[in-house]
Formats: sequence, C-alpha cells, structure tokens
Amino acid sequence: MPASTSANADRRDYPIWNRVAETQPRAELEALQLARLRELVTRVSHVPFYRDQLSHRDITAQSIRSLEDIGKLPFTTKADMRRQHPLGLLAVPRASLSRIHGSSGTTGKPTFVAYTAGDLDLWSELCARFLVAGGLKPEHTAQVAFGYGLFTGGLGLHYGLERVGATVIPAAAGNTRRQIEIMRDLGSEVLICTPSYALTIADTARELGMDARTLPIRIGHFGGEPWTEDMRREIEDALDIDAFNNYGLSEIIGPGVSGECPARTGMHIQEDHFIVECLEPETLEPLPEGEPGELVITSLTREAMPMVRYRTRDIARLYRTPCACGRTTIRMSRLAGRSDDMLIIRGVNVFPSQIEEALLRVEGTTPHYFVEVSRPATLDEVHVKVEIHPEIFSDRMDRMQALCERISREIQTVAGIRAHVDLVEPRSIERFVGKANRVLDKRGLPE
Ligand code: DLL
Repeated sequence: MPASTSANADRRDYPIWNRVAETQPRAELEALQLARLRELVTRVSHVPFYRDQLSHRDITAQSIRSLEDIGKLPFTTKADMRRQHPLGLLAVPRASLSRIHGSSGTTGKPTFVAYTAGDLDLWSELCARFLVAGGLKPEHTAQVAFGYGLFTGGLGLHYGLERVGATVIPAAAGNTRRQIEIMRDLGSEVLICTPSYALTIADTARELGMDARTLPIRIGHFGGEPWTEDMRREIEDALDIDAFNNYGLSEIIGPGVSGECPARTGMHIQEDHFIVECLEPETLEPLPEGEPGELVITSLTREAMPMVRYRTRDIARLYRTPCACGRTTIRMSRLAGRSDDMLIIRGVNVFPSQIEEALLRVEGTTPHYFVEVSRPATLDEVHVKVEIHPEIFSDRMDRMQALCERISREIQTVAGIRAHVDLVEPRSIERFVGKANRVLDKRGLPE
C-alpha cells in the first residue's frame, strides 16, 4: 500500500480497541461464529418470513454443523425487505425497539431497519473498533459531517466516537464554510464524512484563501460511497491527514461492518458479529480467495432485525492472509462496483427507477430519460434529460422552466437528490432494444 504522505503520528502506534475480539485465534473465532450461527437460526425461526423458508428446506439449528453449512440457508434480498415493509422482519416485540433508521430503495419509500438497546450498544462498539484502528484517541475532537436522520452515517459514527471518549461535534452534512469555521474554532482533529465531502472541504478552504493543510484535521474516517486510492492520496495531500476507509450498510447495522487498520491493506470485517461470504453474483457459488464477487452478509448477533445471508449487491474481494496489525479477521477490498444499478450520489443511494417514478408523477413527461452523473469538481452533479409529450412542448420559456422545476422537485422527493433537468424534444432519446442503459456515470469510479 502507498505510504502516507502526511506528517502525522506513526500509524503503527495505534492501539486496538477490543484486543480479545479483534485478535482472537482463528479457531476460536470460527467456533464462536458457528455457535452464534446456530443461535441465529433458532432466533429467526420465530420470524414468519424466515420460519417459512427454513421449514420449507427442513433446516433447524441442528442442521448447521460447520460454517460451510451456511450455504444451506436462504438468501435475503432488498426485495424481501420491501415485501416485509415496514417491520415484518422484526425478531423482537415492537415495544423493545430503541431506534429505527431507514435506507433508500428502488421506490420512494425507505426500507426500515430497527435496533434494540443491545443493537445500539453493539453498533457503538463496532464503530469504536474501526475508529481506534484508524487513530482515534479519547482526547480528540471529532467533527461529524454526515447527515443525521434516517441515514445511519451520522448517529452511528456519533455514538462510536462517544464510546471511545472523544469530543463529538455533530456538525451534520452541508454548509461547508460553517464546517471550516467550526473546525478552526474548535480545533477538530478528526473528520467523519464521505470522501467526496472531504475534498469539497479542502476546495472550499482554498477558495476562502486558506491553505487547507493548515486546518487542524489530522485524521479522516471516510465511507458511505465508493472511492479510489487516487482519491485517498488527493485527500491526504490536500488536508495533510491520514484517511481511512470504512464500510457498512443500513440493512446490516450501518457503518461498522468493516474498517481499515494502520496497515491499510483492506478493511477488517468484524467477524465475531458478521459472516461475510464472497459469491459469484449469478451462480451464487463461493469464489476462491481474492476473486471479486458479491458480498453476502449474515448478522450473527443483531437482536431486532437479524439478517440471514443478505445480498448486498456490493462487489469486493476478501483477503484471508495475516495482517501486519495483529488482527486476525479477514479483510475486504475497496468495493469494485455493484451487481445492480444503484448509484451513490453525494452519499445518497439512488436507483434509476426512482427517477422514472418521479417522472411518472409529472403530467406531460414520458418515461424516456437519460441520467448523466459527473463530478466536475469534488461533488457529484446529476443531469437528467427528459422527453416530453409533443402537445406539452411549448415555445414559452416560462412554462418549460416551471416544468423543469416541477420535475426536479419530484426527483428530490422520490430520490432525495437535486438534479438539473433538461427537457428534450419528443423521440430524441435513444430507444433501447433489450436492457435499457439510461445512465452514464462519468465520475471515473471503480466499476
Ligand atoms: O452508507 C452506511 C455507512 C455510513 C457506511 C457511513 C460508512 C460510513 P447505506 O446508506 O445503506 O449505508 O448504503 C450502503 O453504501 O451497500 C455500499 O454500496 C456503499 N458504501 C458504504 N460504505 C462504502 C465504502 C451506509 N467505504 C451502501 N466504499 C453499501 C464504497 C460504500 N461503498
């Protein structure tokens, strides 16, 4: 891995938050996983969705004799979650919930994920582990520039930082000038946000005539969207920091599924709580180590909404070779793409079908559209070309402008993103034979 360009503390000195859990011998870890997997099968057999599938396959906890037997269990998909909307997958009584988050899906409705107090406690522990692995210390002041709300990034990281004992500034996403002001006034040493937002902060600081490297930030924990090694170098150079990658998804817990250690040769998976399989996305057969495949995650200890073999659609590689940091857990690579058409725009998950749904809500538009995503500077921009019906097409600029605004508002409502809308003449957008390709992603991210 490339050496950090920054002049920060020697990363080898970073401690391990939970030495017992993070460095336990593989045999012990796997025995723990097996015991937890069996318990999980028993627990989910009270959830009607899982009960039906397990009894159909004649599977009980006794059927699971080795970790390989996980292959006998059914998969869970986002579509299953939608069918169980809003909380059909609950494995505990509704009254014992402590919090509900949500994640965007292919329709305007979020899919909900529920947590008990025990789940929230676990979540903080898991975030604490990767934050400490990436240099967080109790004496640090950390600024969270993730959205707080249904999105798991803000609150998830917030409580992880508090667990370690850091001082947390819940700045939340947006208002970059204010972020910089807060950072300087309060001396934030740790920045928590998406990688693209880190670059925006650096750019804005430069626009304000500052040297971004003189900002107090020394460490960044970034995740929630794909990024590259080049982007890491750019961020590290621009802000003079060490930048660490962390991964997670709402359905499983949020951030905290995996994160980098000082060696930065992949993100350590928190295997005492998750089993991650890497499968060929079409055949769903296990792949040899190092081959890119779809990550399928089982959450072993989640109480409110445990997931059995959740198909993440995220494509990555798994590495089982020992890591220099002493942790014994397997690592996952950066994501190499997705096996569905989900886009992540400024950290928001967006499906092209959501744009289609927004268009259907506006009279006079057609379902013929084309989406172009670019990153002219550091932030994602979305342009949507929309065909309109001939009778609506008008010479009146004000009418056309009003229609654009209406469509843009609907896209914001359904997909949660701001898009520039261009109306185009009837039949000017390519018609597809077979699988339509309505998206051009020009951001140069891994595919
Ligand atoms: O993005 C959870 C999260 C928040 C992770 C903050 C890390 C930091 P969702 O909104 O459900 O949850 O989106 C999950 O985002 O399936 C990946 O496709 C993508 N993703 C998350 N982290 C990374 C990462 C949160 N480090 C989806 N690199 C996942 C690439 C990531 N993609």
